[in-house]
Amino acid sequence: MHYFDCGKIQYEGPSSKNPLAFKHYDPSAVIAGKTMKAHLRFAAPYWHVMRNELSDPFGPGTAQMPWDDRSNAVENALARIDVFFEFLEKTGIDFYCWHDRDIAPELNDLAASNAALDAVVEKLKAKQKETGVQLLWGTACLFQHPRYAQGAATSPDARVYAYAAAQVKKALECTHALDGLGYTFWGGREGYATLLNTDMKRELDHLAAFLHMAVDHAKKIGFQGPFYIEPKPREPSTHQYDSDAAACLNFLREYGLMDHFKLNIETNHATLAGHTMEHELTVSANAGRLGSIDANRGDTLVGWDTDQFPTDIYLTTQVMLVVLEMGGFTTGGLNFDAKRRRESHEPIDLIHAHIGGMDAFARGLKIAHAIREDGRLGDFVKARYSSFDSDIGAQVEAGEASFESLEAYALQGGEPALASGRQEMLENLINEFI
Ligand code: XLS
Ligand code: NI
Ligand code: NI
Repeated sequence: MHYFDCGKIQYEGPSSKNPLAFKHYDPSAVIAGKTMKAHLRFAAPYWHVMRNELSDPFGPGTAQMPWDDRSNAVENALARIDVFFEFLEKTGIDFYCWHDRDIAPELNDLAASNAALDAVVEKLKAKQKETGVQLLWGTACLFQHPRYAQGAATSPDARVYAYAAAQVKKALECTHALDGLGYTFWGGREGYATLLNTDMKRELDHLAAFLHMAVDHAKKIGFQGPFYIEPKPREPSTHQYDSDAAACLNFLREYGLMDHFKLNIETNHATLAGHTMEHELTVSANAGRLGSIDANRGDTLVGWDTDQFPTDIYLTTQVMLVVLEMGGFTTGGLNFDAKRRRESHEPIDLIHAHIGGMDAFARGLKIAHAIREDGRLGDFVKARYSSFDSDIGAQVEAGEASFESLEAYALQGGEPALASGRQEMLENLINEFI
């Protein structure tokens, strides 16, 4: 049975008018010594592709899923896998990500849910082997079930905390069984709505203990990681503990977890935090902790996580500038944590959506590479800081300056003549390439 009304999507080049073709993503084309495929490492999220029914707070799902009987049966979960792999094969996406509860149903008790997961993982393993598809990361869904309404690893209830730990233990083991390259923690309910009922310090201590136990368990089973933390400032909680990249890095440092974690940065979470995506990526990369990307975009008119497909070439260019600057992904990749609009309810819309994201990132890659090759942008930034290359500036950077030596310098140097930041000129320069 085939559900996507198309063949394998081919690269046809920029002049093609075929909506079911890549205009820019040419997987085998080499840029800066690496194929586009190797640079971009596209991944598809099981939750959006297979499980998102496209409901909104005002109405039920619209997505046509003729393969899905909407039951909680393991057979239904197994049947979805074939459809997902048809989707991966047709789009040419080589990686995927899941939550435990997307791939397998949550049943009456933990043991039954674990058994369902085992059955699904066995089939995923066979499919991976058959196709060469890899698991970019796994994660446990600790936000949907009502037991997690007040948090999972930050729940005030130790019984809920234990349940969450058991779920992560199993999800980690399943990730490892599938040779997953990473494991993600997105703290969906790790936050609070009011401090009137919240002991924030105690909750954060519990969260850190939880993550340390995850590190220990990974060691025990031989999972090499990395672990990712995915920052998001709000939604569903009013105040999320992992609010942005800087807050996550601070938390990891404070609790001695830095060596085991990298960050998974999502575009729409960055903008909800009041940052740009390139800000969040740069903060992470500066700390040597940029691991992976959830590639989507928000809507400037809407204040929640709209998870739209990334189609903005400026955005993908900025993302790829940071990725190229850090020397590319290692274990991470570009996971389209994005869903179709409720109006785009046909299976083929999934293909259109991913083609758009892949082409936008292919262009971003080409443009970012051209900007780097051209060198004017990099040279400008280097020149802007050149007063720190010698003399008093070099002494500052070498830790050899003091307030006395700087005062002596300022007294004899007179009023500094500041050079222009040339923002508009640089914006024009970027537009030369877009
Ligand atoms: C939700 C998050 C979620 C994580 C995985 O906003 O983006 O989908 O990526 O739990
Ligand atoms: Ni995400
Ligand atoms: Ni998100």
